[in-house]
Amino acid sequence: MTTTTTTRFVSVVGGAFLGLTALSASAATEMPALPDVTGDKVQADGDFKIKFSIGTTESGAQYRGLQYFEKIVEQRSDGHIQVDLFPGAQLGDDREATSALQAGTLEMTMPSTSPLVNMFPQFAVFDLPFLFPQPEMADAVLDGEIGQQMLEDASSQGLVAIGWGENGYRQLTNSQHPVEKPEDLDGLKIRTMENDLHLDIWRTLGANPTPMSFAELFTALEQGVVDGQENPWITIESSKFNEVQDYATETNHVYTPFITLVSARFWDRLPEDYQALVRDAATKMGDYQREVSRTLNDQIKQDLKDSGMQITELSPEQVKVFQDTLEPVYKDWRDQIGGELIDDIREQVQQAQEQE
Ligand code: EAX
Repeated sequence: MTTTTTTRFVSVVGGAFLGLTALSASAATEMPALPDVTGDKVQADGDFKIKFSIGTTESGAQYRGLQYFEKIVEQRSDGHIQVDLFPGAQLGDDREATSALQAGTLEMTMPSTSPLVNMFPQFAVFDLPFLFPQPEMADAVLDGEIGQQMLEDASSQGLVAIGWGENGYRQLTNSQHPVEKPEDLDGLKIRTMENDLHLDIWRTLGANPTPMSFAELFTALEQGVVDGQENPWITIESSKFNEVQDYATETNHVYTPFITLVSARFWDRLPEDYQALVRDAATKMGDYQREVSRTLNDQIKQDLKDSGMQITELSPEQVKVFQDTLEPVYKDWRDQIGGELIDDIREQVQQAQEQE
């Protein structure tokens, strides 16, 4: 080895160490390799372009799912459908992207259901606190009759809804102090999604909630416009909220699904065989996203701790205090969401629990 190579070697290794330190401070978690594409090639007339926009950044499980979708659609259409991915709300937040689909200026997006409740009131059922004790119970509802019916209902107003994905269980973060019980929230300014049920949850817990789009959230936290927010671990990490929030509490208070939407204007131009391909790819993307998000959840929580975030894990008794405090929210929203739908879901969840 010559001196030059040695020096270069040392500096590369030194650089790698520096890189590692920077990595752990910003808590990045490595994504699994993308699965291989299975299924035959699909032939149909025409060439198509799909611009696919999401709110979360490219280091999250949602984006990993989109990359899988892109791979499936491009390979199986033999390049006749091109997919371009736009993460990080660069083409607009959940609501803006959904409007762009209606206008026909964007082909696909995958928002949380919560900001769309004004358009599809039944989605509010997913905003009820502590509805799904296990993620598999959410799957059973979303992949069963109720979820199918919701996709059909949401295939209106210029949209076609073709599948579900996972944002996940939401956790509370804040910049002020550890939160172990509702009283600790007294006066804390918490950003919520633009959703009245979420506002009700945080008011009932004693916080001071403000609805805000996801695209504005990092800056609002950084500048202290709000003290805290709530999102799944994976979204907290991929959006680097831990860099501006020292405290987190594992509340698991709401399970948020993502819904895969296509612009009806685009969909109607797509040959049927390509529609079937896109639907199939959306289902595979959703399943894969759930898998990635669940596999990485504990690792991400650990990475966030390692990056310096103080995470409070609640005992079952402490969780129960939050649940009991929030029970009135069910009563307030029952009529608006539909008592039958809530009972149906609670019944399915109970059955699933009994089978465990
Ligand atoms: O795209 O607004 C939010 O907090 C959601 O997690 C958002 O849907 C991420």
